[in-house]
Amino acid sequence: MSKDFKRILVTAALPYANGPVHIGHLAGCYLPSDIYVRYQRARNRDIKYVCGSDEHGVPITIRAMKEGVSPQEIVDKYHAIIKESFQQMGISFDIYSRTSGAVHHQTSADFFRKLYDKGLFEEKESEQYYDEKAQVFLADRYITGTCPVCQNPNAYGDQCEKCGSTLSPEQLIHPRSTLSDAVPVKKTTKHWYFPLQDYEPWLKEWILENHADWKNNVIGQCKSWLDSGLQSRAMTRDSNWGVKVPIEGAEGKVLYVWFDAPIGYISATKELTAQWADYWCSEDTKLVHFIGKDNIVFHCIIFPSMLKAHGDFVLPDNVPANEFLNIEGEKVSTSRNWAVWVHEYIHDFPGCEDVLRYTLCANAPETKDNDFTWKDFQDRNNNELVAVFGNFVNRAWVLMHKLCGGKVPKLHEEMLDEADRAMMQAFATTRLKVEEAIEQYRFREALYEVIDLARQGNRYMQEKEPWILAKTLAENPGNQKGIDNCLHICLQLTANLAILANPFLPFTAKKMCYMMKVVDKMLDWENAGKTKLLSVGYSLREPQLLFRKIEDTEIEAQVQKLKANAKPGGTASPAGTETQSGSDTAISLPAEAIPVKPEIVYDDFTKMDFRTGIIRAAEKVEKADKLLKLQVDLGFETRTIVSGIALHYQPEDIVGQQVVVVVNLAPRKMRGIESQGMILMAENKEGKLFFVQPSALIDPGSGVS
Ligand code: B3M
Ligand code: ZN
Repeated sequence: MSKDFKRILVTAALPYANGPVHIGHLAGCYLPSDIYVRYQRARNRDIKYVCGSDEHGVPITIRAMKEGVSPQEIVDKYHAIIKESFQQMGISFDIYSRTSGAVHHQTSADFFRKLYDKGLFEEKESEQYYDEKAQVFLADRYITGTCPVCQNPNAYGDQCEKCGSTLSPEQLIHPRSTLSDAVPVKKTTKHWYFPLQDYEPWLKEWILENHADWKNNVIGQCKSWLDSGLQSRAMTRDSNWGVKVPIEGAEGKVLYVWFDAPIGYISATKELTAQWADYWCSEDTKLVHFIGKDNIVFHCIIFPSMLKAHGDFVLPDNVPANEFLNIEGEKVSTSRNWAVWVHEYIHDFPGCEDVLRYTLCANAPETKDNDFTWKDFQDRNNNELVAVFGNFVNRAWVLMHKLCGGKVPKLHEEMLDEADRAMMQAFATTRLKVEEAIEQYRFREALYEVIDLARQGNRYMQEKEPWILAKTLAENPGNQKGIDNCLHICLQLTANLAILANPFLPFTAKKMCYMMKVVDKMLDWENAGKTKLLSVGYSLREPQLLFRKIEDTEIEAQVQKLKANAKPGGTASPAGTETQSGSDTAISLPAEAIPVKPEIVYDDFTKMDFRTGIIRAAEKVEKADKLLKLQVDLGFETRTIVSGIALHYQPEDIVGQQVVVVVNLAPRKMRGIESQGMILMAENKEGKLFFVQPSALIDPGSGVS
């Protein structure tokens, strides 16, 4: 798989400029990408690191409307806050741009135009919900009403957060607009669709065969999208905020935010360097997209298909997506204010940027969702950074000043023993382990190795006990050699730790360089593993405090603050509706832990009549992209059932499927069709629906209880 690349281009997802960033964002993609980039820079690789604010899309216009200001004012405000937070946390972008800029508008309009000129879009008219009061078309998310499944009065047009059902706006009872409370009406509108299905065979080969090395969570999501079949997707929207659709007859229309946002990576590179094309238009660029899991489909399926269609640009070599970070056991929810905001952290813990970087990396949601707790933050700081890393460096420094006159002591080769050699050997072994892990995007593991080296340093010092040797120095002057050797090795180890920790803890590495009186150049990766970094006789500064202890009171205060500021709001957001950003994704992933519904008694249960059935025919319901009309054979009769599974199954694929049906549910009209029952479906983590079935084929009409 490993190919020789001449240069690397790293992108981190563009955060929506409709709110500040929280630690879930950092853990999701900014911190891992920064670690990767700092490491590659230390290797002197030709690398560029681009990002910027995503300033278009529905969440921003909605926010502006609600606050009674212009979208521009919203994005100006948050762009500045976000940019500053990143900079303060040491996220070292080469450029942090924004998609409202002129270069981006031009670049994305040109991109669209090229696909348009190639005749790659389908032009389609459709009916969409429109809010006549607010005069805007409504995304599904902005329509609420009563859930047909659980009667929750505040279900959304795409999903009910109470029972987790995937919905379409037409299924809501008493739908209304969240903007004006008006009853939404249908209105015809024209849009340009990109036929993703045309790229399916290519995507299958490109991802599943050529990039089988991508992370499991990424491949898993790609597979489930590819398995359920891709469909044309509208790449334009009715709005006046965004990149104007650059063709005639498209007044009042802008590019879909997920069309223009990833092109922002190209625009940002253009703004960064006149050599931008070297990075984007050359096969020997390694393009890596760091993102959170809610962005996988856009970066692995939609954007690559766009790039492929365009033809001039390189495709990603990898898309290392992280899962989500929960906080104190609950999903991050910006609307409930259940979040730890980065700018607030920086304010509350000045000088502790590396502590947050450390905790978020040590506990990164690399393979599954993970939990951030303030207690764990404190423990990691006090037990690892302070007690292991900081303690080792501090002891080495204090002893060197006390026992070696503040200078790097000599190494007496003739006296080296097994423990000394093993300790020095560990520098190089650790370097290799860290290197390999970072190259494979396994940052937790890499960081663990760094701390483990410091731990080995502590053990080594403990075993050598130079302070004991010092006690009997008068009687045994030969002890000085033992002291020298131990401290010489500990100092060289400190230099190695600075290099190895630098990608993760850049502020700390800088302080260490100051103590060692060396320039940043010493942090070059090629120096890692060397045992002669600090020259004998070189005088070193007084120790600096690398990490301070974090007290219980500080932690309690944070937990209190989190709880006090959280707005009540029923259940936590299901993953996916909260994009760890705000969303115009039109993709709903179910909650990992769907709240259990209120208790019912046995009689309630026995009122329901479940039967097995077999789907005999299936067809799409016109103008309802989520609905299929099914003929289900129940043995005693065949019924018409309308089911919201069209995004998951092709009609022809499900004929013959065995299903379980609720047969005594009052019939309901959907799109003018009377649905005479409901089919039971199970929904997995990715939001994919599966039929609930008996474990063997049995007669239709059989009872289920
Ligand atoms: N603005 C943020 C998100 O969904 C979205 C990313 C764009 S990346 C091109 O997390
Ligand atoms: Zn519901």
